[in-house]
Amino acid sequence: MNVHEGTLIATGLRFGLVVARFNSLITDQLLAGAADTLRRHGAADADLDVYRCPGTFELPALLRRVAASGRHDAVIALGAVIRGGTPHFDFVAAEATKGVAQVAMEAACAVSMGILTCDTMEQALERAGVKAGNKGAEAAAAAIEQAQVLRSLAGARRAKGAR
Ligand code: INI
Repeated sequence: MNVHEGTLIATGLRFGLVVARFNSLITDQLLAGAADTLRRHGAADADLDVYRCPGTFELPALLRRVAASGRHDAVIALGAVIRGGTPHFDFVAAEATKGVAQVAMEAACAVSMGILTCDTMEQALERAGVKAGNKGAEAAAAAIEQAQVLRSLAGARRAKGAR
């Protein structure tokens, strides 16, 4: 049986972190959690590029451009959509998640999603490092693993072509 899976070693990998400014109280914590995880797994600070966009709605468009730049092994989308009294939440959350999924299907690099969709600010805080982990950290770990499994596929292709 040949099992192919990515390691959690980030040494030598480059990451693009795309962060929404809206709800920055939360998204700054997601960014801190993601950067901490990448560094703890061996990424160099100089290999982390942070790009900011106005809100989560704008995330997929910037993420797509960052992924297409070819500068990174993985790109990570970080945003927080918090329900208010209007249906705006549903539109922003749906478009952002669809958009990130579309980028993931088209990109040559790994794409991971650390977008919180919560009913309340309290729930969002809980998922941004207070009580229920940090969604940015989770997204960073997923980005490392996916980048490594994609890398092993690319390596296998090169090895086959060389024979
Ligand atoms: N953007 C967010 O990132 N989170 C939200 O909760 C949010 N809500 O609820 O309004 C939000 N709206 C702004 C949106 O992402 C765009 O920036 C805006 O519509 C301009 O295109």
